[in-house]
Amino acid sequence: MAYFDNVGKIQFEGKGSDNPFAFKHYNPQEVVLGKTMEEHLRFAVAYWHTFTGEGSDPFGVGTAVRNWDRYSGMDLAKARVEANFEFLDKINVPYYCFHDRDIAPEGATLQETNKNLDVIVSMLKDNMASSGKKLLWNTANMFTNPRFVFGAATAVNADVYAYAAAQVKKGLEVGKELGAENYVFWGGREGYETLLNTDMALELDNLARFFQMAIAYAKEIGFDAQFLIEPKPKEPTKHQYDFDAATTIAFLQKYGLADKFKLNLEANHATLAGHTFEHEIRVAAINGMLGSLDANQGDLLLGWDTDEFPTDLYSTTLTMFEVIKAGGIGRGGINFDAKVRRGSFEQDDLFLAHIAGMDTYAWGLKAAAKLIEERVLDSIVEERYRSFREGIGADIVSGKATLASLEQYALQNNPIKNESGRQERIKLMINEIIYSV
Ligand code: XUL
Ligand code: CO
Repeated sequence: MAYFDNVGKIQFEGKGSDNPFAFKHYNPQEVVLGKTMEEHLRFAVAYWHTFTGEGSDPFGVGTAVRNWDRYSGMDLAKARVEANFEFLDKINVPYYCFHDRDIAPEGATLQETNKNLDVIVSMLKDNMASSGKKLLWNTANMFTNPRFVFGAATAVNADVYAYAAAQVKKGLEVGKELGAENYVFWGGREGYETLLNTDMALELDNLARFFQMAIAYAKEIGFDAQFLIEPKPKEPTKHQYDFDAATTIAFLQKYGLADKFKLNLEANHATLAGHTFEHEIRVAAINGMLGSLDANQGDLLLGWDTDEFPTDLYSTTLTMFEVIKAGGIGRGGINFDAKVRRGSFEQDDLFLAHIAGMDTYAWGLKAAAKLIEERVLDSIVEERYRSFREGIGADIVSGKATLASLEQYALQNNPIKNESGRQERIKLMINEIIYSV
């Protein structure tokens, strides 16, 4: 059964093309800094936004018109699997990602739910074998069902905690079965609404225990995926424990988990935390914890997670600059955790939105490569910190300096001279590079 009959395989046609169903920048086999674009970007489609989401918002029901709408229950779940592989093939994306509940409906009991999952997982496995498409990561949805009203691994109720553990155990088995490269933990409702009824210390200790159990079980079954935590500061809870990269890293360090996890960073989560995406990537990278990216963008005029497709060239350029400087995305990838707008309800919009995101990232990659090849920012930064390479600065960096030796230096070093950071000039240089590639 074909769900996207009217769309063929999306090809690279280059900058001159006026075909909306073609790539103008994403040329998978084009080599940039020694690697193909496909290898740099490792794109993934988010199953939940593309196949499960229906375009509802708090004020209205779904608007999406989909060829699989006529099905329900397990038939709908199976139709979505077929649609997923047809879409991955036509859009030329190598990976996909899902939550357990995106791919199969919950049953009346955990046993029934797992049975539904097994049916779909075996169908996914067959389709992966015949198509060569791969699973970037899977995760557990421990936030939609009402049982998770007070969280999952930070729940106030041990029965809920046990249920969540069972769900993650199954998720790890599914990840192993499908050869997932990563396993993601996003703390859906791991946070709190008010401290007045919350034992923060116990909740965080329990969360760490939960992660320890997951690590132990993955080891036991020989599932060697990279474990990722996805920070988000708020929504759905008022305060999410994995607030941002720095908070999550501090949590992992406190509980001795820092060498077991990396981070799955999301652009819109960064902006909700009051950071840029590149800030979050830099914080992860300098701590050796850059794992994977959820590519999207927020709306700076709105205070919630709008999950728009990334179309901001400035942001994708700086994102890819950080990724390349960090040595690449490794086993991670660039997952479009993005949904078409409620008003973009036609099926064609799924293609047009992914093309927009992929072209924007490919363009950003080319611009970032040029920034790196021409050492634009490197030479500015090197020059700016040159005082730390000689004299008193070299003493500070080598650890030779003391407060007394610095005082002696400061007493005779008058006046101090600073130099301009030239921020505006640098931004114009980046604009010029973006428009030249
Ligand atoms: C929610 C979000 C999730 C995670 C996976 O904001 O980003 O979809 O990416 O659970
Ligand atoms: Co995400």
